[in-house]
Amino acid sequence: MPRTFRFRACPLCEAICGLELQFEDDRLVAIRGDGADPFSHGHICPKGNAILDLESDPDRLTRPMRRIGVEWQAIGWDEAFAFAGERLAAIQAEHGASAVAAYLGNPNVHHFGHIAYLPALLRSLRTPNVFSASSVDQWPHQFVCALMYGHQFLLPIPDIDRTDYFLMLGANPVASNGSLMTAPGVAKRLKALTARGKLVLLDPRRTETAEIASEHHFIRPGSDAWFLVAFVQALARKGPARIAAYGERLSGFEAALAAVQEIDCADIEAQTGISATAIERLAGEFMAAPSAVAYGRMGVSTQAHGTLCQWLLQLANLYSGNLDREGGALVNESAIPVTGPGTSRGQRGRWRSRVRGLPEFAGELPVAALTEEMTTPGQGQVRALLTCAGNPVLSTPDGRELAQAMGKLEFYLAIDVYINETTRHADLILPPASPLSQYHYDVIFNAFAVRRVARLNVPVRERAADERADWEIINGLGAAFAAATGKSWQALPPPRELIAAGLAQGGSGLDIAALELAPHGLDLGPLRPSLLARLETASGKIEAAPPELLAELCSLAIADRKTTGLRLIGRRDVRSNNSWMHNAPRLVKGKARHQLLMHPDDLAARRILDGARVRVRSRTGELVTEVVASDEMMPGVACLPHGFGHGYDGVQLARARQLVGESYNDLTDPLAVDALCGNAALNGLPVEVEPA
Ligand SMILES: Nc1nc2c(c(=O)[nH]1)N[C@H]1C(S)=C(S)[C@@H](COP(=O)(O)OP(=O)(O)OC[C@H]3O[C@@H](n4cnc5c(=O)[nH]c(N)nc54)[C@H](O)[C@@H]3O)O[C@H]1N2
Ligand SMILES: Nc1nc2c(c(=O)[nH]1)N[C@H]1C(S)=C(S)[C@@H](COP(=O)(O)OP(=O)(O)OC[C@H]3O[C@@H](n4cnc5c(=O)[nH]c(N)nc54)[C@H](O)[C@@H]3O)O[C@H]1N2
Ligand code: SF4
Ligand SMILES: [Mo]
Repeated sequence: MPRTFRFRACPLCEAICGLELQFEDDRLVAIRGDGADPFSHGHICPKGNAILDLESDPDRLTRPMRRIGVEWQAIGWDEAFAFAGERLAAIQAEHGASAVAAYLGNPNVHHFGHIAYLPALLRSLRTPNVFSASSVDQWPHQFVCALMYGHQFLLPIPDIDRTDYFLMLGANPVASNGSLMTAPGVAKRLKALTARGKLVLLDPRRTETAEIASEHHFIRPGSDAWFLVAFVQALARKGPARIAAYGERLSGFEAALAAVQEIDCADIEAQTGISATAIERLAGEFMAAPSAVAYGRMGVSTQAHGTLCQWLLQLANLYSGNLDREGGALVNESAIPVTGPGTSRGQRGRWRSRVRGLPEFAGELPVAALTEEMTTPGQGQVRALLTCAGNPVLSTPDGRELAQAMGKLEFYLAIDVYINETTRHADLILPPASPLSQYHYDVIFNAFAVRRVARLNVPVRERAADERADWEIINGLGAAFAAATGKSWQALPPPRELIAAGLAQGGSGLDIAALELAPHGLDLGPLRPSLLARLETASGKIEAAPPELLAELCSLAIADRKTTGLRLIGRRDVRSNNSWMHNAPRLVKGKARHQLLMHPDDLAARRILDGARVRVRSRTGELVTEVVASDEMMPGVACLPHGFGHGYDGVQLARARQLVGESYNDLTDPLAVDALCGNAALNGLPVEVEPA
């Protein structure tokens, strides 16, 4: 049989590695890293290979599925669209636009046919109740960039390949493959960095990344804001701020610095676990390095002071002159622009959530408020839900409570490929065809990449006649909803046309023909300073001291500094992808990875044996699991991965269901949010552990 080789970027994580897909006729038979990809240079992780499992997964849906009681029935596409349009329209006609909510999950950013088409559908629904995985993840990054630089996506990325000194907090790129830093083969890049300079990592667990770092410090969960205050204060003792290059374009820097200086850091070691002497030395090294960058990810964003952390990180880069500088933190100039005219700058506070009054950001409300919007009666109560590529029952705070609430919805429509912990509640599931059968351009990840790269992904296999592409599904729903409400609907053109239009809007000079001639993608060179020229603040300047952040700093100063008691944090494994890839046999074979990790001293203090079953309790929930003694853990910190908990009735994931493991988010507290932007504080959760 003839073997053909086709190329495209992996659709599974932010690293967007180039893959070489080998077909026999139209059957995918093998996958390798694409050695000719100028960005990923042949890198592939176990998930890339697991595309073989995903493509042949018998549990993956291909036709619309309607649920009647506990039975699922395959129905036709036209019937499905009409049913969805009529139900959504009827519920809004009776209860108002707010009665329909939407939740968009992480894979939306990996599919052009989702991310470019959903906004039009959401606009037509006119609901204030739009939620996404961004508010259990990177909202603090976007929020701070919107305040300081005037656009949520003027988001500086570490110049990992050129920096001499990388101060990293709350990220584990060796397991996660990098995040808000699209850097395929990140371990190799970090090893090159430690050969020429230094990688310093602050994490409550000695992670896979800690193993290759030059230096690792344990830090008390949730205490990063205090560490960063002390760090910026220490920078100021090393010499004057190197801000000459920003000149007139920098506003409020003195005020920001003065506010930071006012915070009392006398007890810093007790609060953070890191000594004043160590902080002094790190600050000295940061200032002395030819180039340096401070970066914090999930671990520092999903905590009560996440937004403050992201601001203090920007201040550290500014103080040392590394913002918008080679080897420091730079904003990518992506070929399809995500900033500038016609893009969403990240406005905030235009409306508030009905029950708790949490403010809107970038057109969305914090997902920590979703369940209460469904369960609290009154005008505006959510009675119908649309999820697209999301599994909030396993991924958002107090998922068990959300699952209860979902059972009571009047209508639930899912655009998803599985019947899982969330979608088992759906009245209708619309499954898109495989991403391999569709045009795709990584709008978001190219914009957050550590080099300027561009790549068009063309379909590498045919889709069956009775399958629908994701963008066709969204267009179909839009048309059906419009028909049911008597409004008009302007269908968007196919992806290839939209991608071409996006390229034409950017300044790269590339067009779709050029990209079609480059099946391995194009490398346009390293990042370049561009932030100063692109600022979108009203003043046209970097706003170093936004009033909201100064106020938040004051509340930090008077916040409870005690971080005693056991705290829970999460972890990722290189073979995981949030909650949804446990059905891939290649990824779940081998030893179990669901266990709670705790320091041996913490176990001894509780008279718990290594391997025992333990009960973990939080303010809002509890679960029972096995514990493993591990000196990877900082004493006083327990660690549990998220994305497990496939035991719910009705989940149709044959392989995943065999996995032991409970859901971290049965413990998380919807009231624990970042005070400024409402992002969920998933990490640093107070818990108690006892023998089960
Ligand atoms: N405790 C804790 N909770 C966390 C985190 C944590 O670190 N700790 N991490 C958070 C983060 S960073 C994120 S991003 C969120 C993720 O939160 P979610 O996005 O809600 O969760 P996922 O597990 O990524 O779910 C992806 C869904 O997309 C479906 N899917 C897969 N491929 C496709 C496709 O091609 N099309 C469509 N339509 N559907 C598809 C899957 O079946 C699944 O239902 O979880 C957050 N939750
Ligand atoms: N294999 C795999 N890769 C993934 C994913 C996956 O599920 N599996 N998910 C993808 C997604 S959606 C995202 S957003 C990215 C996330 O990518 P990363 O941000 O790198 O995510 P994590 O691996 O969760 O790393 C967070 C680290 O923060 C630490 N931490 C927890 N609490 C604190 C704290 O209070 N302070 C400090 N300093 N550290 C803390 C944790 O121990 C952990 O090592 O990964 C993406 N890539
Ligand atoms: S690192 Fe990410 S993009 Fe690369 S192969 Fe693995 S899952 Fe795919
Ligand atoms: Mo994420």
